Amino acid sequence: MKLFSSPLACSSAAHMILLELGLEHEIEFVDIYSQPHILLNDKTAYALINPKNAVPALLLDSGEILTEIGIILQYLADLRPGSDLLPAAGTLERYRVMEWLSFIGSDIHKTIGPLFNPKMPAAGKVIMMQNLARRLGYVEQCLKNQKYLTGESFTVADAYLFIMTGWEPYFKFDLRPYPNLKAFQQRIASRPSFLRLLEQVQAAVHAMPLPEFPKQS
Ligand SMILES: N[C@@H](CCC(=O)N[C@@H](CS)C(=O)NCC(=O)O)C(=O)O
Repeated sequence: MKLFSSPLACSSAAHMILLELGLEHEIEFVDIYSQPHILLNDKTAYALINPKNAVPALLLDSGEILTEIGIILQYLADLRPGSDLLPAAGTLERYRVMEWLSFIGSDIHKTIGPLFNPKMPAAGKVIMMQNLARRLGYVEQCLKNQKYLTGESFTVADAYLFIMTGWEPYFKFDLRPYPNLKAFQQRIASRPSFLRLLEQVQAAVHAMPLPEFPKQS
């Protein structure tokens, strides 16, 4: 299996889950800040691998490509049935994790992404930041009495949210208004899988010009 990932992007959640589960894999870094997006190693156009031109993409041993982070996370966890990272298919607990994956994907991820777009007008960014604050406010409430999104156990949905909101040191993403979310971030940041991921992405991070995150008022 090979994961096409960009070091500070949502695809890092899949990278983290590969490490959590100890699944055999390769990582191929994609520079999504260059136009067109290219493989960091040999400058191949990434669209030749994933015509959607977004990370992640997972190259399966069969040669097929699987895309969409919420699906890849479930695919990986299902390779190790019974792990704490994802409840069994068909159970309400599984739908709870899927409910979070969908909310993070459509309401949080897709509010954060455009903030990095230098062509997005300032007024649009203000609206996006307000939407983001409202949605993170909801997350903050949910984390009031529990460690993770669905309770006391870390799941693939936590990895996804963690990556989406966890790059404070790089993007100066201000989590001060969300103390429960900040505590959640700190809890996950000490997981061995994330520490290993950080080691593995360092070189790639330095090889890419990172975008600015807008200042929060
Ligand atoms: N629908 C895709 C979206 C993935 C996505 O937005 N990836 C971002 C990085 S977090 C990306 O590759 N952006 C580059 C681009 O869209 O040009 C998914 O859920 O996996």
